[in-house]
This record gives sequence, structure tokens and C-alpha cells, in this order.
Amino acid sequence: MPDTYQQYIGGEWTDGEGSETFASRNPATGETLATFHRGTAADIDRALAAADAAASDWRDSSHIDRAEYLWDIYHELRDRTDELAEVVTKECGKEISEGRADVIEAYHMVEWAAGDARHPKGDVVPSEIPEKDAYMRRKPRGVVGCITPWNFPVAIPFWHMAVALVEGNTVVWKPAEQTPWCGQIIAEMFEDAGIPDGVFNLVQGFGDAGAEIVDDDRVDTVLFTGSAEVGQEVAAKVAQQPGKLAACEMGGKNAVVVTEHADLDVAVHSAVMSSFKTTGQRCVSSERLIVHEDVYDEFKQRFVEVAESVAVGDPLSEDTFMGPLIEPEHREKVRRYNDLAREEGVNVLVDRTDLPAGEIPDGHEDGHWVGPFVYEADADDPLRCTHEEVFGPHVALLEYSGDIERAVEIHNDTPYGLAGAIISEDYRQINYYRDNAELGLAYGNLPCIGAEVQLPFGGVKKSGNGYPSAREVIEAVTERTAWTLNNSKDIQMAQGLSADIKTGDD
Ligand code: UN1
Repeated sequence: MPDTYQQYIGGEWTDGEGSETFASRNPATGETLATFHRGTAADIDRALAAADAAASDWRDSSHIDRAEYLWDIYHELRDRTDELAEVVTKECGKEISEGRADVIEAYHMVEWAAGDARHPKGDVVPSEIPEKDAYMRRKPRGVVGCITPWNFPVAIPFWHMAVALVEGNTVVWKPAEQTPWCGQIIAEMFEDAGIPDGVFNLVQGFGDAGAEIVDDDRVDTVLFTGSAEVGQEVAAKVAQQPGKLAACEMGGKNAVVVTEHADLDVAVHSAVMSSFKTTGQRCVSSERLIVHEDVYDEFKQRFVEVAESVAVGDPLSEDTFMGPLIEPEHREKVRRYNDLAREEGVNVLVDRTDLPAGEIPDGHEDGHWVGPFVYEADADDPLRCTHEEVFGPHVALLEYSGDIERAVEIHNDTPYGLAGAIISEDYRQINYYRDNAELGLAYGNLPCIGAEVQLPFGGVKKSGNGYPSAREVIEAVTERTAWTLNNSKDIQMAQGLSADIKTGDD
């Protein structure tokens, strides 16, 4: 084991060109887990050159042969699930069942992508002219640059890379700087699987390295999952580069709607899961609970009771519900939003921003702890705290009166549109919500987290402009060709277009 982990470029482990290193730290203890060489522009340049050089042989191999490498990784992810779950939990602070679910989601995605290699590709399309065969075919785009977040450090890289590779693209990947250890293990899996040199490349580093991927014209598609600020920058830069494509998946200010016809057991359970799982650090986490006046008081009392007592603590313990936040800067951001909510005049119901020393487990004093912060606010007030994404356990209760149309109006009053849920026993309300809520992932009588990989995953409005995940990623990493073949010696045109060539002699 080297003292300092390296980059994986063109099938070789290398320190890279830079002299700086950085550490991966456990957010629950502050301890250093491992040290990594910090990738530079020159390292991205080399990785892209390697990916570019490997592209032609890789695209000439079959889907089924390419998938074989992924099947090896699938088995390794399955065999090492518990070990990797612990690494995920140590590196990003999610409690251990979430660490495990991250690895399971990863191998589900790999299974989906590798299995898809044997499914039909493209379509046979009818032609107006019986003698013509028309098809829609797909080709790989070439080199795909992947920039992934820390909150799903194993699953999301495979959302990006599994399909991209099976479809015949080569990859340069920059994992989040907070979770390089997960990145290291994934790169070792690609090496163990014997993937050809240059087909998969890893550069560990920060935003400056990611920006090189976005700017370089050897990259055909950028897949980005992360914050809205960075995602918008990525999309804007890529839009200026003809022929290049960006698929960006970003955050949300997601909501759970609880109507007057809700089963309140289901409502409270779903709201707690949606708001506090992953300590509110999923892009699909809910920071707004839109609750009808008829059930508001009871819902509020029951939700507050759980928020007061939900177990925050050592993420490696099976008894923990919420682990720490990812890093000190993020803890500061959550604290600032909690303060801002007070300044904006909301009515605070639960404030566990600073956990009492007794709640912090021994040996975890340097963790980035925060508990739930719950308040009630007026849905019509243009407050920053109820409209901006915090990415933490910061939850607004918004009471409404009137019908489901009103609830959906409040739901849609945000620039985002990723995930959401409705809790109701009335199918008309559920169907109204399904058809009118502006979002990409919608749930009825469920939490708004926990999507399965075989569903499309993506948002609308500020939450995303593409599908860097699950099955829809195929659109981002392939080009379509409309291919028409004439089986006759005569040229006949569709749309009644004349195929006669007329000359001056006619
Ligand atoms: C994220 O929220 O950052 O739907 C990804 C879910 C997970 C993926 C979440 N499958 O909750």
C-alpha cells in the first residue's frame, strides 16, 4: 500500500505531475483515512490522451465483450459489500445501512448496464416506401468525462460509467475530493477486471481538475452530478463548445405534500425518512412539508416528537439514524441557514443545531454533528430558507388550506423540480399531484428518496438538464443515426418528392 494514493491513467498508477496531496477524512471523527496525490490539469490532459487513444479499439469491441469487464466488477461489489459499506460510511458519514445500500445500488446499476448489453439496440422504423428499410442505430460518443459527488460515492460513479463503458465510450473520472478512498477502490476493481489500458482513467482532485474535463475538446460528453451552482456552470461552459454535450443532475428543494385525506402514520414515517435520512444530504431529500390545515396540528405534534428524538450518532452503529454532515464548511452552511430562518422570522419548533455533549459518542468530538432543525413558515412569504436548498436536516412545515390545487401550487413555487411525494388516501388527489407537480421523481404514500436504478432519474427546472444516471444515460453517451437502405434499383423519395431528373432536353 503506498503512503499516498495515486492516479490511474492509461493502465498505470502514477503520482501525477503535481506536488500537492490531500487527505480523506472521516466526518464522524475528523481522523485522516488516507492521503492522495492531487491531480492537476496536466494529469487530466494525460488521462484524456489515454482515453482518446483507447477509444477506437474499445468501440470496435462488442457490447457483450465490453460488458464482461463490468460483470467481474458486479461480482466483486457483491462479494465485498460489507467491507465497502464500511468504507462508504467511514468516508462520507452515512449510517451503515445507507453505506450498504450505496454499494447495493452500485451493483444494481452495473447489473442493469451489463445485462442491457444483450438487449436489442436501436429500432426498426417503418418507411413510406416499401422498398426502403429504415433503422435507428446508436454509436458511442467517444470520451466521457465523469464528475461525481461524495454523497453516493460508489453508486453514482456507476450510474455514470457502467452504461457509458458498455455503450463503447472511454472514461475519465474525477471523484469528489471528499471521497477519494471509494474512488481508489473502484479504480482497483477496474484494474483487477483487466479493462484495457486507457479505457478507464481516474484522476483524484478538486474543482480545478474537474474544470479541465469540462473545457477540453477531446471530451464528447460531460456527466455531472452535484450542486446546482457547479452544474449550471458546467452546462453553460459546455453549451459554448459545439458538438459537446453535458448531462447534469443537481439538487432540489423537494417537498412532501400531506393532504386532509392522509393516513398520518404513513405521512409521519415518509416525512421523517425524506427529511432526515442521510442527514438531509441527498439531492432528493425533502426540506418542505406541505400539510393541510385539517391534519396540521396532529402531524406537527407527531413529526416534532420524532425530530426531537431521532438518533444522531456514530454512523457505524446499527442504532444510528443520522450520521454527521460531510465537512466543517458544510456544517457552517447548515448553521447559517438555520440562523437565517430565525432572522426571517419563522417559528422554530425543533433546534438541535448544536447537539449537547452527552449526545456525541465518545471519540467523536471532532465530528461535524448537527441534529434536526424544524420550523413553521408561511408558504406565501418569499423567504430564502423555504426556497433555497440547504442540503441538511433543515425542514419547513408549510400549512395550507383549500384543495390539492393549492398544495401543488405551493409545491411548484421553487426554481427546482427533482423529487417529491404525496400522502393521501384519495386517488383523485394523488392523480392530480402526479399530473401537475413539477418534478422528475414522484411518489405516492412513500418517502421521496430511494429510487431504484431501472427507473429514469432526473429533474426538471433548475434540478437538471439531462440524465446522467440509470437508463436515460444512454441518450447522453450515444449518438443516434437514422439509417435508411434502399432495396430497389429505383430511387424513390418519401413525401411525394419527385425523383425525376429533368434536363434542358426534356
Ligand atoms: C442523491 O439524492 O444524491 O433515490 C441520489 C435515491 C437514491 C439516489 C439519490 N437512489 O434516494
